[in-house]
Amino acid sequence: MSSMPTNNKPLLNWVNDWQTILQPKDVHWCDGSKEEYDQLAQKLVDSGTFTKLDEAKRPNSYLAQSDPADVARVEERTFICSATPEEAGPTNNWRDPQEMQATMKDMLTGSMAGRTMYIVPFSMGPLGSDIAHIGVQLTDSAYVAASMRTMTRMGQPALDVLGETGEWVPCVHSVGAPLAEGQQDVPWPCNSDNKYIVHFPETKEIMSYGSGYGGNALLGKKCFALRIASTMAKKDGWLAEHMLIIGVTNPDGEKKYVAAAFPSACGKTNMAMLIPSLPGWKVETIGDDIAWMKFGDDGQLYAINPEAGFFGVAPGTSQKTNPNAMATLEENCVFTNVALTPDGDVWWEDMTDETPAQLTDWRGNPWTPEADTPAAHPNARFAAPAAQCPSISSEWDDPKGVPISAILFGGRRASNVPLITEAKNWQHGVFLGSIISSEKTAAATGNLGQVRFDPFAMLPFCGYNMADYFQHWLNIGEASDASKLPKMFWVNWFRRDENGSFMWPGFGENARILDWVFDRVDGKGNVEETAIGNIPTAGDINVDGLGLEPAVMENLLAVDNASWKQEVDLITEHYARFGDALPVELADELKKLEQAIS
Ligand code: TSX
Ligand code: MN
Repeated sequence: MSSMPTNNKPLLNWVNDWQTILQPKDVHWCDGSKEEYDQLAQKLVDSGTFTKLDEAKRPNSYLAQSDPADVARVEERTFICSATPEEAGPTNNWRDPQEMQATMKDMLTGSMAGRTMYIVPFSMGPLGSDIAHIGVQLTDSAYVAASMRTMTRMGQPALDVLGETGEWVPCVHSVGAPLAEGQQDVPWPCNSDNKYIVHFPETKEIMSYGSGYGGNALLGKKCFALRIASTMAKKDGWLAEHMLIIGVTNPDGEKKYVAAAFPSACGKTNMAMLIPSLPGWKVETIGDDIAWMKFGDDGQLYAINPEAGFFGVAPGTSQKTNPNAMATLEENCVFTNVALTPDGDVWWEDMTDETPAQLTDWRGNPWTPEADTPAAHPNARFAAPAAQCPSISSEWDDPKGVPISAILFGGRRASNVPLITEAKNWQHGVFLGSIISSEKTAAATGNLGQVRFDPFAMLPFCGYNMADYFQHWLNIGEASDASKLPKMFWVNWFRRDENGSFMWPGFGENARILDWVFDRVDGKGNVEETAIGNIPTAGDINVDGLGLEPAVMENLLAVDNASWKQEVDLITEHYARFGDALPVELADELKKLEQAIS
């Protein structure tokens, strides 16, 4: 016992019990050291999972190539095992917890045969923070163990925080590919036709089988920090959200913190690392994906980024779209399913203006620009330490967190949704968060494309009934001093003109919107009340030097009541899914909107 890295008896018992079930060949307690990381990486190079990148071009970095059948999160194989189906709600896959416990125990029995079981203790959030929580993941994937060191505070320090009596979220992960005696391993072991990503909210347990990829396998992220944490947050009066966090400083040196929820493919990581176009403004990164927010003694909401790294989509990331990300990726990174250049570096679509003449694609095949498949998988990822981001805030590791002044909700909409709308109050803000959506096809004005609602950008990540989640947000407003709560806004960088062109330049120019948000939080600026909320009056957004025609700005902010009739129909349909569980406050907000546009 004395040789164990922890004296936490319940943890040691839990590890023991699972070791008996999983039957690994070896066991390794992760300490989180650099030496350990280097050994894991070397093992992955030896097994063919990793290719070491050129040390001069991309120091201490690796390319991982996954099995082509294991490239993304598997939502249809993701389960919420609450006591009743009502608790999971209409947007989650529910399974009976007892039945699923039995199924998983069956699947996991002997599943680590011939492999090493890594015991990965980790803190989600700064070590020892009141807002942070500890998890321990058992995994038979060295790729996962190595990635957890980048993405979380992993190893002995997390065990030290846990102490003898601390509680942890138990996470069990197996790639589901046991090895018989003498059986040759494959570079990316997984179980392509048998995947289970399972959550037990009552016991806060996570079990994952069959996949080694991203959110399926790095259980601290989507499984813990969103699905399980959202259920913990509901119970204990806090918020676990799919939000970036930034610090924004104006030319007078005043600093405010902003959180923002955007569905996928809206540029959340780009926003988190934004370089303002406006002179004198500064944006600092605190997080790019997840925010945990708890109330301080002063009644304000304080946010931490529970992660320690960025696990971002590589394609589309470039010196133009996100120079801070490109600098973050210079060293100490793992790239999964990107393309390899002949000189041992990485490449992905839209990384450079010119496409290299010769590449090895993500599947390991020779590739030229004439190919009709992309060189990098569209969901190819980088895992990079947050601390190396040039725009990282000094507060990103502060256990107190940062006080949030504003929350932005976003979406990718060609029409209808203005560049920025301010919520009238908290309840109205919850309504806006509940109706955020993205649109697939470029639509001409007055013609909606395929609109997909992704309330609070949490649709795949809420560990309980989304209608109860809306109620939780409403309850937070009811229980709080309104003057201390963040102000809420709805933004849309993606509105198009009648020719289908984006009207707003976006990227660094979004600082102009942060400028207006800053003013509104300070009780300054001017609004025009519309059916959907408060929009800036003409001239209230600083467009100096942009060369935007006044008519374009007018279109960007327009609320067309006629086309909002169609939108109300879509929202009505979206809300119908939740039946009687939908909070009456939101039904009321929709009714008010319907009246305002008719
Ligand atoms: O990330 C984006 N942001 C947020 C940046 C801080 N993207 C990329 C989205 C895909 C992940 C954007 N795309 C943004 C944006 O604000 N805006 C747009 C739309 C757009 C695209 C290209 C141009 C302009 C707008 N190009 C030119 O005007 C030259
Ligand atoms: Mn995300």
